[in-house]
Amino acid sequence: MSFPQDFWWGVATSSYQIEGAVREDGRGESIWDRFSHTHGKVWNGDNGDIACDHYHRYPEDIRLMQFLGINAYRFSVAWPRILPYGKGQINSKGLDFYDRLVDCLLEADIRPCLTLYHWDLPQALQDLGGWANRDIIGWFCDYADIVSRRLGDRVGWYATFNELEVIAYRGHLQGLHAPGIQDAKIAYQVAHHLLLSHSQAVPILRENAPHASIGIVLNQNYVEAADESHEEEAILEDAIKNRWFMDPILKGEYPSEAVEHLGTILSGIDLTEAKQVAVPLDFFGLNYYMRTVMGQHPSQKLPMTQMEWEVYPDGLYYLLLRLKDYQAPPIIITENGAAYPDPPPIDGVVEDPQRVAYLEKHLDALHRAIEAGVDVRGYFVWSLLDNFEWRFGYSRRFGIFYVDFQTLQRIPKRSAYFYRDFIEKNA
Ligand code: IFM
Repeated sequence: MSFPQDFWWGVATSSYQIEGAVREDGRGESIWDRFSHTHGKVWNGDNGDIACDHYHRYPEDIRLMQFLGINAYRFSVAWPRILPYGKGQINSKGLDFYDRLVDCLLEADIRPCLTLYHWDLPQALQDLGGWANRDIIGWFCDYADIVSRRLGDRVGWYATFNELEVIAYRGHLQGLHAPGIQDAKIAYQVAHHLLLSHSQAVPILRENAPHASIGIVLNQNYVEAADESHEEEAILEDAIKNRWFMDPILKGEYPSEAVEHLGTILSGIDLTEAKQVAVPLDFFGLNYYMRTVMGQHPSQKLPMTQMEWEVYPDGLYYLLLRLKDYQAPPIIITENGAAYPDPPPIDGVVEDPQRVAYLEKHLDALHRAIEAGVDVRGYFVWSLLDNFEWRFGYSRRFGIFYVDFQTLQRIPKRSAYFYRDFIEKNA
C-alpha cells in the first residue's frame, strides 16, 4: 500500500486514562475523580489515581513511541492540572508538565497533537452546572487561551474536543459517564454548549498559534438498517448519533429529522445558533470503531470485540466517503483500535492476533478510501497503552503495549510489532 507523503502515523491517549498523579503538583479534582470514587460507578471500583503513571513515566512512553517509528502523538491536557478550580488561579506546575512532555516529544521528532478536552472537567465547574451552564463557553475559551499561549510556539495541532456525542449522551443522558446525569433536556443543552465552545475557542487558538492546524475530533458509528423496514430508524439513529454534531460543525445546521423527532426536548435551545458553529477548520478528526445495525436479530452473530462492538472495517470506508461528500476539511483518523481479552505475556510479548487483524483490516479500508479520493492525512491507533477504560476500569485493554497494573511495566503486544512494521513498509 502507498500512503500520501508526510502521512501522520500516530498513537492516541488521554490525560485521565493514563496520567495518574491526581493529587500531585497542585492538580485539582476532576469529574472523573469524583465519579470513579463513587461506589458502583466503575467496574471493580477502579479509578485513575495511578493509571499508567504516565505523569512520571512519560520519557519511557516516548521511547515506546520511538520504537514504533510514529511521527505524531495525540494526547490531552487535564484542565484541572492547569486550573485546579476550572477558572481563576493558574497552576504553573501543571503547565510545566505539558511543557516537558512537548519538549521531549519534539526532541524525539514526534509531533505533539493536543486535545484540549477529553472528558476530565474540573469538579469545581461541575458544581456550577458544568457543560449545562452557558457560562462554560467563556471558561473553556479562557482555558484554551492559557494552554495555547504557553504551548503555541511548539504545538502545531489542536483539537478542541474529543467525542462530543459521548460527553453529551453518555455523561448527561445515560449517566454512564461522569458527571452521571440522566436528563435528555440537559444532554442537548450540553451538546449545544459544547458546539458553541468549540467554535468560540477556534479563533483564540488561531491567534495564539498562528501556524497550527485547528480542528475537532468526533466519534461516528457507521449506521445501517438490517432491512428495508428499519431504514427510517437507521436514518434517525445516524442523525442523532453522528449528524447532531457533524452537521453544525460542517454545515452550520442541526439535522431536521432529529430536530423533529426530539421536539420539546430541545425547547430553550436557540437552534439557529448552529450557524455560528461552522467555523473553518484545518482538519476533521474521526474516531471510528464499529457499525450499528438497526433491526439486527440478536441471533445473527457478528464479529465483536470485548466491548461488544461489531468489527466492520467497511464502515470506516463508507464514513470517509460521506465526509468527502460533506466537503470536510482534510481528515485524520484520530482513533481506531480494539479491546480483546489479552493473554498474559510470554517471553516478553503478548500475542494479540485479533487486534492485529482488526488494525490490518481497518488500515486496508482507510487505504481504499484514500484511493477513492478521500483526503486523509493521518491515522492514530487507540491506544499506546492499556489504560483506564472509563466505566470499565482496567478490564478492557486497548493498548498495543500491555501494562501490568501491579508493576506498571510496559510489554509489547504483537500488534506493536505489526504497527511498527506496517509504518516502516508503508511510510
Ligand atoms: O477509551 C476511549 C477514548 O477515551 C475515547 N474513544 C474511545 C476509546 C475506547 O472506548
